[in-house]
Amino acid sequence: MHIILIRLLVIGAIGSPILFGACESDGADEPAVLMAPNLSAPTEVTASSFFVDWPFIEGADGYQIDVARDEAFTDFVEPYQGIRHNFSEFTVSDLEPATTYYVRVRSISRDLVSDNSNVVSVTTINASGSEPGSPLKDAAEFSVGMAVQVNKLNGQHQEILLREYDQITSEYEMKMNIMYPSEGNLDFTQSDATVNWAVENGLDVHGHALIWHNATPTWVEEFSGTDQEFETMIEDYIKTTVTRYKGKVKSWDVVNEAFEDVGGVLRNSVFREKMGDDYIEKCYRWTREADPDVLIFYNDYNMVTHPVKRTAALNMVKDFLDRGVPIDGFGYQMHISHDNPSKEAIESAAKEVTDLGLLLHFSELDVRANPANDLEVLTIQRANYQQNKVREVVEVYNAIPEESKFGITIWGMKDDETWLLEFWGHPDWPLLYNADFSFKRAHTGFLEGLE
Ligand code: 9MR
Repeated sequence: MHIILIRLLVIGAIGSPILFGACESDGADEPAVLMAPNLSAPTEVTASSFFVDWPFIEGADGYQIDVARDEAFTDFVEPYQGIRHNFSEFTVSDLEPATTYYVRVRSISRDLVSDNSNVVSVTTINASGSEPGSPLKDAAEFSVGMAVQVNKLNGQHQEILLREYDQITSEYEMKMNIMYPSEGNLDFTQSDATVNWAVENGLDVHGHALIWHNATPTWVEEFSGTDQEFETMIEDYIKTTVTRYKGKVKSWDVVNEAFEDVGGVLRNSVFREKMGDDYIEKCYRWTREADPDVLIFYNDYNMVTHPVKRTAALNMVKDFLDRGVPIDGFGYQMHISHDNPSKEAIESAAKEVTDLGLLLHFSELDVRANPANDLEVLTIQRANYQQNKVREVVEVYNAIPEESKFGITIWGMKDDETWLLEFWGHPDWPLLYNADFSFKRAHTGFLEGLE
């Protein structure tokens, strides 16, 4: 608060000024510290400039801005070292393309200087207007995929998809509850649109997922016919679907998440109840009969972190290989966190699949930056951890034997679209792109993993 000084001057009878009714502050209310600004993420990023702003600070009559090439602010960018500015927004210009910059700001009021603000970082785009580095699919020697939703196969989504990826997985529109919503009524509207889009644009389709306990239509859960009728219905559904997409869908997750998280046992489901414990191999055989060339995968989560579950699933797969039940690959769903699992754990779990001579799919990759819900915004530090974890995942994958390489699939395009927001009910930023379609450090981490 500023000094308040109200002097009411009255010219008295004797002609001398009289001070009365004075209300005076001697400066005791002066704040000892001035609030530091809180910077928003930079916007309007070009190859040579970006814009940054922050809420106005009460009592500040200006700001000092630092821009550096390093997070420790030792390598300042001329002339942005404590540069004075009067307003709570600023455009930093004359920068290099494809370079990461760090910004912090202090408030000033006469002799007072606040602490530094939070540090925000930004990477300028490269001179051609796209991101630095190669598109992911060009940099990788394996397929790089993304989970898609049919209503987002256009606009900026489409632009990024076509630039970065060579494979797609439908996030939910090629599951049984969507393709078979009611008895006798197969509905391929969404799946056709997805597959046709991919074929027209030259991307591979990984089909996901024919049988999944979490995407089973109610009428199937409540099936009223005999067990034999149930089995025939499932056989028809699988064969009709796989035949429809023969030559267009390269691979299928036929059964998804069949094992319990603990105990190494098969999960109970309507399929297991009505068709028996061997329901999985039946589904795999029907898939192969419908399309001799399609790649058949088993896909499950917590495969790195839950060794008992992994062993059970791998034992099933080994048994399939021994008995000639068709199976080509194993999908490790990579719903992981910035701090877990370790690179070593991912590496050794991956080896268990590749030692079997199977294809390995790192499917459903997203890396939670906020698993403990201790962040309201994605901090630079956490974004760095996330970048490192993505790099590690890609490094592990890149190092597996060539004959086991199938691809890595990222589970969505941008942070505001991830299933995790609804699932956990708190903020997170698990993907490679920000909500505004700008790429994140995690994206850079993917490219670094390929170096
Ligand atoms: O991310 C998917 C979400 O959009 C769907 O609503 C949901 C149900 O179809 O499935 C989510 O994807 C799941 C995937 O198919 C299997 N592994 C777990 C994924 C997250 O639940």
